[in-house]
Amino acid sequence: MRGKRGLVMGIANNRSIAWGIAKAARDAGAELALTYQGDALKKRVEPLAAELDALVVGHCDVTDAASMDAVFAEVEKHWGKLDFLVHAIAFSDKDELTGRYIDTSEANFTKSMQISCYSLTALARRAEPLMKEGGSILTLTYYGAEKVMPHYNVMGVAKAALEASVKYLAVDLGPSAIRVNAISAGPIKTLAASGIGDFRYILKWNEYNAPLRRTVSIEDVGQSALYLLSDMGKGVTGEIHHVDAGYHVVG
Ligand code: 0WD
Repeated sequence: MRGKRGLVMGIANNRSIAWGIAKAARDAGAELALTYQGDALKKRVEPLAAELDALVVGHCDVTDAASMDAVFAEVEKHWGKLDFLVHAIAFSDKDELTGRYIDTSEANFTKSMQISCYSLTALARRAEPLMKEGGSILTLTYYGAEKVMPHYNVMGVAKAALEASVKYLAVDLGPSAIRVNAISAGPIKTLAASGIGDFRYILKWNEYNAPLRRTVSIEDVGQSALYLLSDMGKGVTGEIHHVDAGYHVVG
């Protein structure tokens, strides 16, 4: 990863999957830029950025086009180019991550789709002109896109649309040597996951049933992300790569 410069979006704290990916990329020699969402997370992200000698390119809320524009303008100002982008962003009202999917409100459906799905496309469009020598875009998805998982509800629908977006973006950006892939991670106890009903049960279920008889860590995801972000994965695009201790072959 030496000589590569990447923007990592979606670090909330040191348990975030994006943090596992950022650390792995930095350890392999990449230079990083991070964003944070709002002042509350600024205080958490700044010391983490310092640990990785990363630039902090500011606040970014993916529901605010101006804040996305500002982040890419900062990246252009500092680096003039971008080699990779990590999108580890999702949101749903946690009151709707329990009970029946059928009860999803229109407002939360729209917001979940905007933040968890459309934002990848909005960010890829801004990254494209900076990825002059090609690049790699990586997002995070979950098995609830493929199979119905208890309580995942609207997030499952948003992740299914996200996975389809990965494929459409891969086709659009392929001629510019920009690759677009997703890691479908097994359940990991993070801030976002704590909003999902019965999450501890889901963790245990995966531990007992996954072929590797364990859950995955943010370090596991980080190592696999390295392959997709670096030239080791340069023949891979439009791929949904499971990093879930094998759960998807039995679940
Ligand atoms: O089990 C898990 N934790 C899995 C997570 C399994 C498989 C996939 N994933 C996905 C998530 O759906 C998400 O896409 O991985 C991605 C990263 O999630 P995470 O690491 O589990 O969660 P977390 O550390 O909470 O980071 C997600 C962050 C937000 O954190 P909070 O908890 O404050 O909502 O997404 C960011 C925010 O930093 N985020 C936004 N960023 C910009 N604009 C926005 C927004 N509007 N909303 C949320």
